[in-house]
Amino acid sequence: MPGNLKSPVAESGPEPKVVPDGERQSSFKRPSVNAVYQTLVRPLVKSVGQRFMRSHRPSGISRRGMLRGSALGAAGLAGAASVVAVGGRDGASAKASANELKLDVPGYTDIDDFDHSHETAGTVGEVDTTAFDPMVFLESFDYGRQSKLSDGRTLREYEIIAVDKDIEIAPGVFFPAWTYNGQVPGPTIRATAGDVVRIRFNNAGSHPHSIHFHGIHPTNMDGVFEIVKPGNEFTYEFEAQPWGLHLYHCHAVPLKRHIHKGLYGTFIIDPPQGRPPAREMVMVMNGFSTEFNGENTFYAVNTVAFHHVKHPIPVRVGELQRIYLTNLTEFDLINSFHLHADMFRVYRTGTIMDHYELTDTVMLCQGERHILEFTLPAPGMYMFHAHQSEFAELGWMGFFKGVED
Ligand SMILES: [Cu+2]
Repeated sequence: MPGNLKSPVAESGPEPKVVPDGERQSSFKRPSVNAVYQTLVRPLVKSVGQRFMRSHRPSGISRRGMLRGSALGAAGLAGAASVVAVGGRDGASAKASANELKLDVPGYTDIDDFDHSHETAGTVGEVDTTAFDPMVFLESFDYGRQSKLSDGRTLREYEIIAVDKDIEIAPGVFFPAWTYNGQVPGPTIRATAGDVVRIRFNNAGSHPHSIHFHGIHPTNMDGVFEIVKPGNEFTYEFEAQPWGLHLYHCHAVPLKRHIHKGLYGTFIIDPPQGRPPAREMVMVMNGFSTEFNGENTFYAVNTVAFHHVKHPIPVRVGELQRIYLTNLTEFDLINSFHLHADMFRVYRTGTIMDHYELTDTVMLCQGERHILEFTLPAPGMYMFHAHQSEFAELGWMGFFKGVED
């Protein structure tokens, strides 16, 4: 059901307990912060958070703040299967909640005393992966239909159709997307430098669209001047140059709307000599504003929030891993990738191979993309996430699970 994030929650939490005066005066002992939090604040914030969702949003507190503030009671934000943005509670909303209910806890004068839930971020439930499986997408490359041209070059032909489609971005949370081939991100198009790429683009969506490729090509194949109206089609054809990591996206205006709605994908051009053998993955950093107010409520790599927290990516210890990392996040100026307990090599735009930077954190503007390479030294769980903590707590995090053969 689209838009069910906005559905209010019917269930209400328990009423806050009040400590009787008598008890307070006799042998008062300051309870632990955690005990107070668990018995008083947790149910209270749940109850108030839900009440706020039903009635109003306090001034100065954003939807994102509310999501985090009410995460404790999250079970029901989106109905049966719901969003739980646990762990990043918003101090402002917690404070407002407590003040409204006139919280009276002996030994505490400020709600900030409890404002640390220390829980792990995540969602409740599972998305339906029959429609789009991030684990499959991660290692899917579309090499097109191949044939030889008379001049000896390889021709790769692709069909891309723009369609409107509701996609599941977190369990039970659907986003009314505009897609290439019914998925967000669109297929990862892959060719070798010097190949001829021919993409027949059909617009079966409700708005005018195009495909703008990054890289080198004739200007009349740039996807800027040839906007394709619904029901029409256009064929892009150019030689794949230069080798490196590129991307594609719709270039109809307003651009930020067409990109945010989901019209983007990765475009890999391999060097003719290839790259060293490696296990390869595609990660598209993206975000979704479920309120369409220019503020993302969910972040992810490859669309589904927290997916690789629940489904860690298996990695063989000692095997070279190569990530094609692109940033198509709209509304936020930058995004980033951070790996725990190891370091990776960064090849900027993938257009060089003879030098790299060794780091554990890399920052990308929208449209930037880098190739990352690393090898896990030992078994274990290696976290990766945006190093904007807020993005991580709203979905952009995951794990590599290092395993021995
Ligand atoms: Cu478009």
